[in-house]
Amino acid sequence: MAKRALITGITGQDGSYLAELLLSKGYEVHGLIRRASTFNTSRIDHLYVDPHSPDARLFLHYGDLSDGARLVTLLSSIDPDEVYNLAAQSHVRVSFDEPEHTADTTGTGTIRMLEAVRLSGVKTRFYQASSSELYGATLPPQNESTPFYPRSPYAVAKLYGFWITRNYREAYGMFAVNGILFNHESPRRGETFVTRKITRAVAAIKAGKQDYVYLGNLDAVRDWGYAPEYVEGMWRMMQAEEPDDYVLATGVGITVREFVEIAFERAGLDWEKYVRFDERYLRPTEVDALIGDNSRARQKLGWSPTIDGRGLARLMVDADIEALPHAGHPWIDKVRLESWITPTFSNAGMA
Ligand code: NAP
Ligand code: G4F
Repeated sequence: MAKRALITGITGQDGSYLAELLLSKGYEVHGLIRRASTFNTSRIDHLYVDPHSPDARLFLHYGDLSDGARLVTLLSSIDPDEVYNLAAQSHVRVSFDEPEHTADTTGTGTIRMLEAVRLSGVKTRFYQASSSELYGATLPPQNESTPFYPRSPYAVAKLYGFWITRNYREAYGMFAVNGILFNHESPRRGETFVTRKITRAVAAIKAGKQDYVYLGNLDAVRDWGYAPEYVEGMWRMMQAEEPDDYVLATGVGITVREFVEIAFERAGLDWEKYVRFDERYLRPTEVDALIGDNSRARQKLGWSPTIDGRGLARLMVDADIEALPHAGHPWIDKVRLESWITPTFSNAGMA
């Protein structure tokens, strides 16, 4: 019998790669999608097979992490062997603008999923998408024993998700695991995360379609890895004999500035001519440095990443240069979109 998996957040970067991986392993894959007025399935369109066809192994279901009753119904009817809870409001800076919404989806959404598993009575393994943002102000290198010090509404919501997942493991004997994933990127990365924002800008500047890119803090250090390798790590956590929590990271940290330099250099451009500062991209509390120690995942799961931040910068620039001619106007509109939206977390004028 083929295994059955449910993925929340299947339309996101990780959800799309995980769906591909599980389908390639013979799983029947179910995905939760939000109803939107426009299609939001562009990352998984290539996996589409008409659900009327006997070959169909990917099925999508409307739902939202804010709707607990719907999640119970879905869990009962799908009866999965594995649940991957990837859905979240996942943007750190946006979480300062929308703290309550972020708490509701990224934090409370996790307990809704766990309760849906418990109340539906299905016997499933459960993966929670935890984050290196939990470490926040704690100095690197960070591993599974490092104390947490979250620095944003997003990270605080993920802290709740982490502990409630561990609590359900201990209280109810659930096979529930936390993947504490450091930043991971790809050509499918959302356009307003810094790596993709930079690599898309490099492609557009090279093609003469954009003059500058506006960025915030270039001094932050991140341990960037390659998303397809990280979803493979998620799957390995779910195949382990015992449930546990694991860090996935490359162990290599570079600054945003170095990522910028490598990305522009890849296209033969001098970054200092094109990069400008805009304070709207700063955060009220920044996470200065994240560099992970992946020893446990290496030893217990046999997981080892091969691409670090430097390799990613080149890979993503190449992909965006390749994609640009096919992108048309929406490419430029999306580049500008982020700067139409004014962050409202500033406390200027407050006593
Ligand atoms: P992403 O591209 O932003 O995808 C987020 C997904 O969640 C999308 O499918 C989105 O749907 C869905 N979603 C958002 N709110 C929802 C709601 N209320 N109900 C149902 N679905 C909802 O994120 P990602 O980079 O793939 O990351 C996957 C998960 O890992 C997230 O939980 C993220 O916080 C966590 N994480 C990511 C990283 C990283 O570096 N990528 C590192 C550590 C942890 P739409 O497509 O409709 O917006
Ligand atoms: O790409 P970022 O927005 O990612 P961030 O904040 O590290 O969060 C990502 O990784 C987390 C794992 O550690 C995930 F949990 C989370 O869901 C998300 O996927 O920003 C990276 C760094 C920050 O220090 C930021 O201040 O880049 C800096 N930065 C500088 N200029 C910018 C910009 N970030 C963005 N998004 N846009 C800028 O213009």
